[in-house]
Amino acid sequence: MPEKKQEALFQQAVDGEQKVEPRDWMPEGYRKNLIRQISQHAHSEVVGMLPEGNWITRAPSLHRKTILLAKVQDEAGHGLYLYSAAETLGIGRDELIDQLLSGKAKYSSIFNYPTLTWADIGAIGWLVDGAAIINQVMLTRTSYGPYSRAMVRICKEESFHNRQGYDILMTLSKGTPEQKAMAQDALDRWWWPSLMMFGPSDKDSPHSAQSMQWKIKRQGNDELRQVFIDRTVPQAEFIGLKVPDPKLKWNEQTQHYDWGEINWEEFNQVIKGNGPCNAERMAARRKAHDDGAWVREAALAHAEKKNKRNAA
Ligand code: FAQ
Repeated sequence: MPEKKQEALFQQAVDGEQKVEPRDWMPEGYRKNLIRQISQHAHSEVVGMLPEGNWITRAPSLHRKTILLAKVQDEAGHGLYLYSAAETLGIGRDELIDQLLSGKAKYSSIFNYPTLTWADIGAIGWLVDGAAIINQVMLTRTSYGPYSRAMVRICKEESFHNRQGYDILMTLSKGTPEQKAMAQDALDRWWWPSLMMFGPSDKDSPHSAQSMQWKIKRQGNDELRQVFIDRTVPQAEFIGLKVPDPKLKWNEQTQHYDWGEINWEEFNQVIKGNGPCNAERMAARRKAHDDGAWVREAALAHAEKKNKRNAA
């Protein structure tokens, strides 16, 4: 069948809300775009373990420590589902990891900021997982079957993460003046980077139009960012914290919050590798990869032995 005809049939199936499955015909651009997005998402989950992992040994109680340990393990699991989903598109795990370690593939800008206090762990759960959920609930309806199914499970776990983060900040906000100040300081530092997680404004987003046509993305970056703001501002008010945006104001007419300007120069610098922790995060990932070489070799040797036994 001519390629143009195949593309038209593909678009028709997508428009009719049929899920695309790994063995289905798909345009090369669709495959490439999905590998890019899913693998960057996987890398974000794995690099995202680092800022929180930083506080496992310093959690303020055994109870908080066990919750944080479980959360960080969940993020590893999310990374694994997502690498598996990317692999169904015909790329190997080694190549995906090489792309991260060589700096070719991006990961979310948010994980290049430091976790300076315990309140930052609350801010990550509340704001970072909160932003991730809004984006990922949309992705449960993405057109690629394996990605959409991975998202359903991931979103359930992210909701738990989101609540535990809010609970940390609520507890600190009801605590001593120093604890409340620590919670406010965390919100001050994490608010704007959390808004940047949704990506550039739609007009500056090179992938959005095509991704929307293929229903990889179902809503634009700006729309999702607004959903996050509308949902999160009342939560901040409820625990007595102030969102660090002097232009933030409820707009009766639009029934949304009006808000200030994102510092896009900061965003661009962070995704170019010049954020506060980019070098540290990549060094930690490279070390973990090198330290894990013997595990990969042992697993491979075990698999080869098993294959030989089965073939005999
Ligand atoms: N950071 O044309 P667009 C989590 C890049 S998971 C870095 O708008 P697109 C869980 C973009 O890749 C968080 N780079 O691109 C957790 C592209 O560059 P490229 C991750 C960014 O793909 C919680 C260029 O800018 N979530 O947090 C960012 O259509 C707590 C142009 O952008 C996902 O990955 C950014 N913020 O839309 C874990 C969700 N934004 O590839 C641990 C899936 C944009 O051409 C602890 N991804 N860029 O070199 C998506 O939904 C989309 O990829 C967007 C970007 C919405 C992120």
